[in-house]
Amino acid sequence: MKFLDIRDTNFNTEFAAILARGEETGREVEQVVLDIIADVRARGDEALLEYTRRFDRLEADSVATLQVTEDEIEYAFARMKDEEIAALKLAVERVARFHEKQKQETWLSTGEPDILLGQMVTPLERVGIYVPGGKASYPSSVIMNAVPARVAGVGEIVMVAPTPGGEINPHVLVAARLSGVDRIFRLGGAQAVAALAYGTATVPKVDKITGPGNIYVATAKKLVFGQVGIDMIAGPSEILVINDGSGTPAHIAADLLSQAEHDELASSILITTDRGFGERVAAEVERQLAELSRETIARKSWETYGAVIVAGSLDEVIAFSNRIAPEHLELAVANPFDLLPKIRNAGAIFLGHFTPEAAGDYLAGPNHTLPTGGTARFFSPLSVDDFVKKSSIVYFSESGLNRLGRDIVRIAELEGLEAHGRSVSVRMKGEGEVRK
Ligand code: HSO
Ligand code: ZN
Repeated sequence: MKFLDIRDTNFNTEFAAILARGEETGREVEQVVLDIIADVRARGDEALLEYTRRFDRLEADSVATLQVTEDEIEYAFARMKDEEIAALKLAVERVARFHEKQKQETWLSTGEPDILLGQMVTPLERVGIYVPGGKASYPSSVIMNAVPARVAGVGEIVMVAPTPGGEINPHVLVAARLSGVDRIFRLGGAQAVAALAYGTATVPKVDKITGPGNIYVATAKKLVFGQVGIDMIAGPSEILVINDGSGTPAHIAADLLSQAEHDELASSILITTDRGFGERVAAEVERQLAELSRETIARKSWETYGAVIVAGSLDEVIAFSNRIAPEHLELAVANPFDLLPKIRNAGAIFLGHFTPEAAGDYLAGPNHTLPTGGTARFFSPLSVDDFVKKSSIVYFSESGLNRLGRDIVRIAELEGLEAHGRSVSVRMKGEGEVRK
């Protein structure tokens, strides 16, 4: 962990290493992924079976047998406690209610008597949701991807998840069912992304692929972009906690560690106007680290990419926060609502001393898929908007065309596009003869 003072002349150099984390992607990865995509396009199911055998150690005669069955989903429910299922249900309900508010209506304006203009919102027909395998296989991520799609009115939600050795996380299956996922395939990696993007005999082609994944999955998503839509490419997770000396060091230490336990590359930063408070938080982090089951990951993250920064004023703090555009921002200050209007760049903002980020990770309602690595400057959280598209609507009556036709023709002439002009003038009263 770095204990820094923002007023020190070498602050920016010291901090640069944290900002630069996870930047390199690697040429070899790209070549491997390109080959896999080409192979899946060429050989479809057969290629999928081969890669699944090789990477997931899973033997199957056909891709159809890799689809999760009703029985397996029922068995997953049976393996969970009622109160666990109830907690996931509550999350689904709350996330759905929040995302309902994001829905945009189709509109048709009547601002002009002889022209109608509007925007029609239609859901995507089919989307694919990638769920990572192994340790990062989270039911909450299934909910955060599938629920907005369902709320948007997507026709079919297809989920893919790698299942090394065939073992599938039952919590993920339950979350998928509760969130309205239609089909689940035990497929992962670049091959699953390629299958969703191009379709195979068994895996349907989708219109958009969302969800987190390792470097191979992220690279595959980038490479199929354009063929299908994708959500943003998530980098390692990060949290910035802003503090003014109020609150409890043990609480803030716990929040920093909740981010650190995700990944060795995660970054947890506290910036405070109170040096003594910063020191107490740092000591607390050390104490709590020893109690965590994921101590090794959290310690590595904290030691490499953790920081406690002391600043001279809250204005200085805000300027710093806006500059780094954190994925998660906690305003752990006495009057968080006073600071809120000054925040320009952040994926999600958690206000006050009783709003740990974990509340938002799981069931507050907003999406936990957030822009990372400073991209909150121009990206937004995953939302219903990611699962719809818009069509523009244009209707001109005869009088509407007569009213605006001359100007259309003028612009067509400026562009030297005579046929454009003519398609208008031939319809205009008297204009046809005039122009001949
Ligand atoms: N904090 C993570 C989301 C997550 N947390 C999933 C727990 N499970 C990235 O926003
Ligand atoms: Zn989290």
